[in-house]
Amino acid sequence: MDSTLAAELERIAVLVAEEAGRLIEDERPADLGVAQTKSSATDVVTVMDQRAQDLLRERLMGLRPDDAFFGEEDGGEVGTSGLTWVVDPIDGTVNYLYGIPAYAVSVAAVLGDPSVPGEWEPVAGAVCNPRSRETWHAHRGGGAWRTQGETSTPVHASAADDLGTALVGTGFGYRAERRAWQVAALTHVLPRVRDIRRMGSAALDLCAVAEGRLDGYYERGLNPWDMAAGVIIVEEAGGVVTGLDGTPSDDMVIASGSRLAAPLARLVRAAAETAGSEPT
Ligand code: LIP
Repeated sequence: MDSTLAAELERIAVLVAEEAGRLIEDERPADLGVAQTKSSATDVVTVMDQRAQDLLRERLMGLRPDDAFFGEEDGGEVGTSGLTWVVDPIDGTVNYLYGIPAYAVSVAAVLGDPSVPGEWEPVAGAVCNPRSRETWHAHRGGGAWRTQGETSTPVHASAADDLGTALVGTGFGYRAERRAWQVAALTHVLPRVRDIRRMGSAALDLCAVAEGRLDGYYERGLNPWDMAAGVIIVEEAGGVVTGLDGTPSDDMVIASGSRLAAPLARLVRAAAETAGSEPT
């Protein structure tokens, strides 16, 4: 893709992610509650998830009317440009609901079909944590950046190459059966790394890898909207994002600095084998 277009897509992603971030902060109702649940009673949606997605759709389709739209909350838009905006209006919804300052608006422009693992690639993206006022962003070939106020700083993934001293992030799903499997896998991982962090937002976990605040991250069960922006930000920060079969998907996402990529993938693969098949 032409670098000028990719840079423009990054600019748009930052613009609308920060607008949606201001919305969810400034207009959070005092009585915020659960508007609906999805895969389980703990998989919640608030009125602000929907309002933020409505804003993102309106702004992105206004700025790029020929692009497609693919958001976490219901509904999408078909496009003709070959580009799709993949958005998570609030990644870390439970943290947002509880007032824990670790949630983000994630916006990515991708080529291909984001509904098919391995059939899409991000070309630009932004992740905005409106509470910390930090926005991580990148486009293919442009490096990865963290912007806070007027200051933009290049970010680089960790140079760590030793699992035993690696700080590794992970997350857990909304279904009890999935969490049981994830605990079994974690039992294999935790004794073999420095420590684990569970922050509750995949997008922020991936940005933490991009900035070296985590040496690595893995999680089963991510959707394209959780990871699309974070993937390009990690890759442009010199990191690697892969999966159990080499492709990041809902089966597994594994992210780290380049020197830890192979040992972490081996560890996560062994953990998955130890955990066995997941109860349905
Ligand atoms: C969240 C992910 C997180 C995962 C949570 C949840 P949501 O996404 O970002 O990594 O561990 O269970 O899926 O649901 O807040 O958009």
